[in-house]
Amino acid sequence: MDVSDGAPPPGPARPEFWRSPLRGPWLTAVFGLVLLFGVTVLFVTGLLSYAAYNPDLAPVNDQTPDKGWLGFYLFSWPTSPYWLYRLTQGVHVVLGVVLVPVLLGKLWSVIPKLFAWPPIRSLGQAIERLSLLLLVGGAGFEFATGLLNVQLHYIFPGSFYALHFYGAWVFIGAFAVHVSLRLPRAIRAVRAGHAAQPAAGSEEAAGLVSPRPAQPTLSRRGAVGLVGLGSLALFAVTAGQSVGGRWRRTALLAPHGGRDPGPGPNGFQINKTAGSVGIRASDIGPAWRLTVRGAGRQAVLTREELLALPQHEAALPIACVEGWSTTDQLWSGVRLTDLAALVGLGGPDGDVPHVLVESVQRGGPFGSAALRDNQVRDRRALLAVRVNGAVLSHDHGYPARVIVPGAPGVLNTKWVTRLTFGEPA
Ligand SMILES: Nc1nc2c(c(=O)[nH]1)N[C@H]1C(S)=C(S)[C@@H](COP(=O)(O)O)O[C@H]1N2
Ligand SMILES: [Mo]
Repeated sequence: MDVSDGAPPPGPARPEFWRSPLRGPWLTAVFGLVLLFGVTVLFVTGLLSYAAYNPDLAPVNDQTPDKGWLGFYLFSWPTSPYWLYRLTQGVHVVLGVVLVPVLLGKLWSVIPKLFAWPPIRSLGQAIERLSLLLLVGGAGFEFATGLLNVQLHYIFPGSFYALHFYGAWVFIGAFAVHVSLRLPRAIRAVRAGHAAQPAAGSEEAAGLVSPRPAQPTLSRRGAVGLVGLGSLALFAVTAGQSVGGRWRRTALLAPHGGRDPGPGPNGFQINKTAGSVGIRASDIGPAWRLTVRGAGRQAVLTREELLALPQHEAALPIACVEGWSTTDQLWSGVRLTDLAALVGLGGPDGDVPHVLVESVQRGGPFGSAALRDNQVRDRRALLAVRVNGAVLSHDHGYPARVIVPGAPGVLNTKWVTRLTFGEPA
């Protein structure tokens, strides 16, 4: 085979190999602009999700060692509005799922460029292709790790955070470069309209237009409509898990769709059951104690002593990183500030420090979590012993579990046995 004259070898490297009449700047630009909006929202809600974990209260919460300056934006996650994480993470996960057909459509629309001949024409073009590798690879990686985590229920315990977080920064860097290079052309293409197909090989065709187009079986607008229908269908079978309540039944694609939490006051979504994380009856039976530590003091309470403390109510949802959430449940239990007061912390105008919450659970990444001072101070932050008027079920964290307004579900530790105020590490 002689390629010395620069002619591409037979196959996909030849422009005439690609025959769809749909491919062209308009189609690519429409998908691209949807992704520009969507990926921006995904990135922002993703960063928020990370901030919501209190990752600087290392090492219990932070699963991302050496995040270094990538954590520059971290701030203290507020407790109001109490549905904040339910909203940001619901948007993050539902949008991530809904954008999959758009991403596939976009990749399909530019696939001839993957085989562009010669593969490397100049240094500038080589750098651009490398950035595209990061762009496409980064997108694939972020969507794949996100979907796997949501669908297969934390298949990367711990390391998911690190993978998805670093991946996001690589991806968004390549994305920013790509947008700055292509946005003007994309806007021109959309302005020109769906019917304006530039001549194959022309500058404006950008290597996307087939020089030998087949007969169309679908219009370009029809192709966009089809992808839109795909997104809509995905929305219809996932959004219900973020809305919760009776809408949950519509979430056919939700990971726990088949698992029925049963009826009654405890009949709402369960993440990990007591059995699945090895909680033994003896750990949460009559021998169970709550130890409260801080300021060099310690108090040990039986369940009866905990129930004898002032009980307060708060209507709060559980909102998981996986994108599902419950509607508001009515929790009741002891305020975290009242527990801090047991060891002499807080009081009318004293400072309440952060707290390390530990469960009876052995091993696994979710058996403990640190809460920030603003979360401890919130009057709705409880060590709950009851929900919707009934004693907590074993699967919802009996005998006591944390519930904090606005926070990710993973900070709402179940089967709590120890609270250490002021020492997160
Ligand atoms: N000890 C312990 N607490 C835990 C977990 C866990 O695995 N172990 N899972 C957390 C996560 S990720 C979520 S979303 C909530 C779910 O609470 P629920 O099962 O009562 O709905 O519990 C949190 N508390
Ligand atoms: Mo969760």
